[in-house]
Amino acid sequence: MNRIDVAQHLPTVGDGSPFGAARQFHKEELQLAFRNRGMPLEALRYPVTPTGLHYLLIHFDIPYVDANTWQLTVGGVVSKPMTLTLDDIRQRPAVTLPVTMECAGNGRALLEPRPISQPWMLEAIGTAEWTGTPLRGILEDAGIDSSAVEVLFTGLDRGIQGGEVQEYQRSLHRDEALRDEVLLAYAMNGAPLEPQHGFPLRLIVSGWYGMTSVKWLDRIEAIGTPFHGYQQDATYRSSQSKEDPGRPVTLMKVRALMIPPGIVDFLTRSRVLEAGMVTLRGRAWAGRTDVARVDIGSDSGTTWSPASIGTRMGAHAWYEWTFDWRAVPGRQTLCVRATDAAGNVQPVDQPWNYQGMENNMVQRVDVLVV
Ligand SMILES: Nc1nc2c(c(=O)[nH]1)N[C@H]1C(S)=C(S)[C@@H](COP(=O)(O)O)O[C@H]1N2
Ligand SMILES: [Mo]
Repeated sequence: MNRIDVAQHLPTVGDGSPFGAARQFHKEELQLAFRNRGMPLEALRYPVTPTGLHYLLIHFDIPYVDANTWQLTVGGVVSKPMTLTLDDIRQRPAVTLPVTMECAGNGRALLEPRPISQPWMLEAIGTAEWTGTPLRGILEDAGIDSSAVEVLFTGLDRGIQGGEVQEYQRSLHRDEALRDEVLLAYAMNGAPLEPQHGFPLRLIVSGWYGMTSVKWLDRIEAIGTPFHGYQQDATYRSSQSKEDPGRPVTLMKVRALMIPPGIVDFLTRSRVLEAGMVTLRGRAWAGRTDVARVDIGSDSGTTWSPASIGTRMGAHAWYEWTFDWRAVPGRQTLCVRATDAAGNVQPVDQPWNYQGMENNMVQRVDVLVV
């Protein structure tokens, strides 16, 4: 079973168009949202996101893995193919890295029209301390051939997407795969990976959007020609139409998020706070460049004032930022906007793209000051 006539055998969502009507969400989107939880934005308070608050994105089903029989194979164009048990991997040199990871679809549900997929608002984000062994050492021990142009990672999960039966697979260019910080991780925040985060072993590629960090690894292959699988060529692209191949989504764009201040109204999630000085705080990150500045705007983006940028836990983790704000009575919209070291600024209005990828529009938080 490699192809399925989707139109004939599987149900459609809504009227079958790839976009959701302006405000109405479909139950299929709700179903995805329950499976793929987001990080509640108040958890931006923690430099390392507690595991149970880190976001999740799982395309298919979480595979059940028995660690006693699980093995990783390393092959393809290598001189010494290897089969490794979890113990073999744990005995290799270990590194712990705090890494900020964001789903490439973060912000998708804020687009109009809205591509029907996992309907993220802004919460597809988290930072964890990942422990594992550098991939580079394994590729070198396997004798990666000079003819290898990419390294292909295959997970144990299978499913159907875009009418195609598939394993979850993504590749990385050879130079990216050999970077020092790329890990094969078996622990998250000091504990073995939980099933939903890729137990027993996953890839962690810092700086890139999350789709690159393949979970539930089954095999790693050095390949002599570029990989053209579904998760590489058909999705995770910034394009303008179904026909437009666009360009692949790679490193995370610059973004800042704020902890919504004050107290929350249960149903609308709007905020209420008292007049006076309020310290706004949040986190900011950018793929592989630095965050150069974070600004707060209090009236939908015409005037901006700089926030102070604090510390981060390492070169692959988000920065903390704070801003002392004088809250005066009335309704306001607070905006936060980050700029990276290359001068890229978050857009106030989101440029639209067909799959709803790499959106980094400024966050707006409606508050009522009393
Ligand atoms: N095997 C496999 N790996 C995967 C996925 C998946 O569905 N299957 N989802 C990817 C996507 S799109 C993201 S954003 C991250 C999310 O990792 P997390 O759930 O641990 O936060 O895992 C990536 N790795
Ligand atoms: Mo993702």
